[in-house]
Amino acid sequence: MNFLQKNFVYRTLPFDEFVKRTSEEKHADFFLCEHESYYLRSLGEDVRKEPADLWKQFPELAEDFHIPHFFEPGQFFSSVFRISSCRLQLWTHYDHQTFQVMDNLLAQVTGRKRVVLYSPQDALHLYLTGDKSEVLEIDSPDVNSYPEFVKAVRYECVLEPGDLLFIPALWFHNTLALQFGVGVNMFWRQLPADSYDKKDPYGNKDPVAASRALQTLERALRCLDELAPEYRDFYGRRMIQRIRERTFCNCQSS
Ligand SMILES: O=C(O)CCC(=O)C(=O)O
Repeated sequence: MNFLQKNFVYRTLPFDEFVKRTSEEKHADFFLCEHESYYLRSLGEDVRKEPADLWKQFPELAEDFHIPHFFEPGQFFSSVFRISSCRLQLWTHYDHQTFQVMDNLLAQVTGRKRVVLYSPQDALHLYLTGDKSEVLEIDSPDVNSYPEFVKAVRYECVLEPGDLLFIPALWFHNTLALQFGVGVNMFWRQLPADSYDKKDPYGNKDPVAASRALQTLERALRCLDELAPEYRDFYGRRMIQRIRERTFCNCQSS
């Protein structure tokens, strides 16, 4: 799935029909083509306001779902039920399905899934648009269009049924279902509750202070637009140096 070019459509199906189609390779009934793939990511009752919660939307299933004690109940943000067709690949994200602003525990219930992770310190090598990487073919990237991508360190694992993967906040991840699979993931907050955007049912909006900083940066860039190109270049470089000095935890990976 490519979120930047939206090569997918949203459709509604009865749950049993959805599971049937998701678990088969070729479909007698389909929306677009007989080999189409399916993906469910559960949502809250009011999708704009409420985060997904397995205990509210699927209480019978939730009774069977137990995880070790990783966080305090007050830190809980959401639990997302996920079902995917074999071979479905989700774009690299930090949750907006590529990078996430909350800690995440991904539980694989059935089926095998490959997960590739990239550190937040490799953000500059991932060609980001918002929280998503433009590099879709992570196994055979187009090195002419994305020359920096090869510098990003790739961490890879295969989740088997019953495995739990801890994906720390801000870590990029790309998932590839190796079989029809069912999973649940739990997001929880590690910053104080008021650091997060209150209108964020997906748990993927930038923390409030980060989004203020990004808006301020946009304003600063508009100021630089008033300058001649060589001045803009010079002051842009000075700003980058300042940002590096003040913010990077580890300048070696930059
Ligand atoms: O397992 C998947 O299909 C995607 C998982 C994911 O993106 C997440 O846990 O944030």
